[in-house]
Amino acid sequence: MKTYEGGFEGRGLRVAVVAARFNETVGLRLVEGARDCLVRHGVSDDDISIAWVPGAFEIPLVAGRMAGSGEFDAVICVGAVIRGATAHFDYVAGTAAQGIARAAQETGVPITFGVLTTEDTEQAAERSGGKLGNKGFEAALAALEMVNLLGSLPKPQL
Ligand code: INI
Repeated sequence: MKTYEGGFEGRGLRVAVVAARFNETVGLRLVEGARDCLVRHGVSDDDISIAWVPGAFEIPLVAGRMAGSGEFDAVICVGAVIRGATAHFDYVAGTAAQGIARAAQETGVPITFGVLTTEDTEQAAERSGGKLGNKGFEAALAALEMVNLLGSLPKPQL
């Protein structure tokens, strides 16, 4: 049986982070988590770019632009949608998740989901460098794995 699995090698990769400024304190921690993961795995700090968007709703458009530019091997999306803070939680969170998935499928570039969707600010803090880790770090790790996995898979026929 042949098995395909991606490793976590980051040397030589160019990576974009798309971050939502809404709930900025959390966003900054997620960005730092993503950056920490990338640098630990060999990505040069010079090869990491960041684009800030107003809120998670705007992430898909910019993630798609970065992914489609040909300048990045992967895109990591981070942000925090907190239910207690909004009456339209489901619209913002759902649009972000679906749009990010669609952008990845349309471009063929790994775009990972480090957008927290939590009930309150405490849950967001726990997941952005608190006792439950850092989802930005995890999303960066998933991006590295996907780049390496896609690189090892059979190439699509043109
Ligand atoms: N954007 C977020 O990223 N998180 C939130 O919790 C949030 N709340 O609470 O509303 C939020 N709203 C802004 C939204 O993403 C858009 O920026 C805004 O609707 C303009 O299009």
